[in-house]
Amino acid sequence: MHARSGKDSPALVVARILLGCLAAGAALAVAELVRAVLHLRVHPVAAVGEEVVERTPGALAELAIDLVGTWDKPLLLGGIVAVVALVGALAAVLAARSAVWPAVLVGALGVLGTLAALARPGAASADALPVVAGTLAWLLALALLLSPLHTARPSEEPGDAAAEGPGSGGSTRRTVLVRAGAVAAAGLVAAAVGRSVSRAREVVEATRRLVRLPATRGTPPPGADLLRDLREVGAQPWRTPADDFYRIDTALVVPTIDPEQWQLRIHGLVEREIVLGYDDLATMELTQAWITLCCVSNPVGGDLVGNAWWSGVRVADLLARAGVRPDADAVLQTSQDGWTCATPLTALTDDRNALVALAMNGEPLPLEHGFPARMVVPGLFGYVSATKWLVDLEVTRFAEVEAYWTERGWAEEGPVRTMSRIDVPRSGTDLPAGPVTIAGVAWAQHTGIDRVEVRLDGGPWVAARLGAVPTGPGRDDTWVQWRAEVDAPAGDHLVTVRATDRSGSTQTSVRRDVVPDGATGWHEVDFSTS
Ligand SMILES: Nc1nc2c(c(=O)[nH]1)N[C@H]1C(S)=C(S)[C@@H](COP(=O)(O)O)O[C@H]1N2
Ligand SMILES: [Mo]
Repeated sequence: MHARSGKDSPALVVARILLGCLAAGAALAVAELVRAVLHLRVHPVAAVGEEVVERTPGALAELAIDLVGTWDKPLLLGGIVAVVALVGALAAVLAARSAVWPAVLVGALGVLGTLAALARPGAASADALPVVAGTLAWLLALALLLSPLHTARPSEEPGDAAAEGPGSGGSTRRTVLVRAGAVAAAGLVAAAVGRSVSRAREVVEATRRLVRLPATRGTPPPGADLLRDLREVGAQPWRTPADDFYRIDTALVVPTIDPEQWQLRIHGLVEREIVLGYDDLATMELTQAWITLCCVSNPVGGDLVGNAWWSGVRVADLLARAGVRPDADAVLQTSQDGWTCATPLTALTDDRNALVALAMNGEPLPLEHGFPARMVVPGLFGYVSATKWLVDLEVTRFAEVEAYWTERGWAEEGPVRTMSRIDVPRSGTDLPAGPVTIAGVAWAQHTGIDRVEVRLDGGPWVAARLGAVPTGPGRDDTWVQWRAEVDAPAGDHLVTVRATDRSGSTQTSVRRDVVPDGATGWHEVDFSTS
């Protein structure tokens, strides 16, 4: 740590105040950028404002509204920004005494902002990220802007016109100005990018709300929702609502695509290349089906799996229009943001419901799940089949192509693995001794689940009761809910599940990690009874 005189000239104090405000402004810009990119609802400044409103005694609030009328909100938000600037200025001035001051002041404001953001109704832990990023950016900017002042000897203060020349106050002043320019530019860029990301999102959200598709919401087969009574204790609904559907992709910013501009190109080893617009697909015959989608990165017992009613156009029909050449064995899918995956041609041309989906649970795809169009292929992991924001299908040969995840060591073929999961009871639960309900889901898309068994404390396997699945083609493409009852005397217990699919194969007990082609092993949950 540098020894600091603590006695700044008036000019230097003014410089510190300006630099402190600049760092605070950059912090707000970074916070807003992070909020926009992650599409978080909670604005940190607004969250603090709402906290202030909630904590202001009613009489005082009325008095304030009497005084300022409808200016109350802009004044409140402006006041918060002013406080942020003030703290920034103070931190920069006090930094002359000790580097602890900026950390304490900025850190304290960061903690307050975080608490306010997390206190908003429906806030998730991610809503703390903008404040955290803003706080870090703030401290970084302060260090960058003030360090030239601290390394210069007191006689070489930038305000000291007598000392010019190499390594003197003149060069310190230049360094400070250059850095201030850089911080200001970075702040402006962050603010501009944040704004344009928000704007693009708003525009496409508005367009999406106007889209009308002949898609239905789908009705779960009678008896599929076997675990309704267990929702409170951890069971999932048979249909996964879009908001709760797991999301996996490499997109830092969700692509915002105007369906009017969107095109799907089908080319490669085909008789004739075709290009389709959104309306072309929306007016074709829609195929609708229940399909469970899961991720290769889902660990045993994990929740990267969901079941929805998808509406779209059969890929087989589109490929037939283009006319696939006989030497092809793969289709390379590309998204608007450049992500790729290669899918076995047979999975797209056999009788399964491989879809270019436009709707999920009866609504146009949510932006996060691929609006305006995505692929869904029953029986394959998402990383080899489920391209969101789809723009290109190239009929090709596996020998010719590499795709995003296969280049990174994941298997070329990605058939889903037969899997079962215990949702009830939750691990670590304490229950009354006696009969205990064990329940969960099992899936083996496009093969189907034949039976699910549970065992308590390594005892004999007991068959679970299975919920219904759809009938007809596609009956094997969804997960199935199951439940069983075991008798658990007082003590600690371990319950294990395993599924057998309709091809007759039972899940192996061998525990394997998700790389390169999906986890294996039995899911186990511990609980106690008393
Ligand atoms: N464009 C794009 N599509 C993608 C991905 C991606 O990173 N980018 N990830 C895939 C993976 S690994 C999975 S598991 C599924 C997840 O789909 P979901 O987010 O709608 O659940 O999308 C697939 N489609
Ligand atoms: Mo995935």
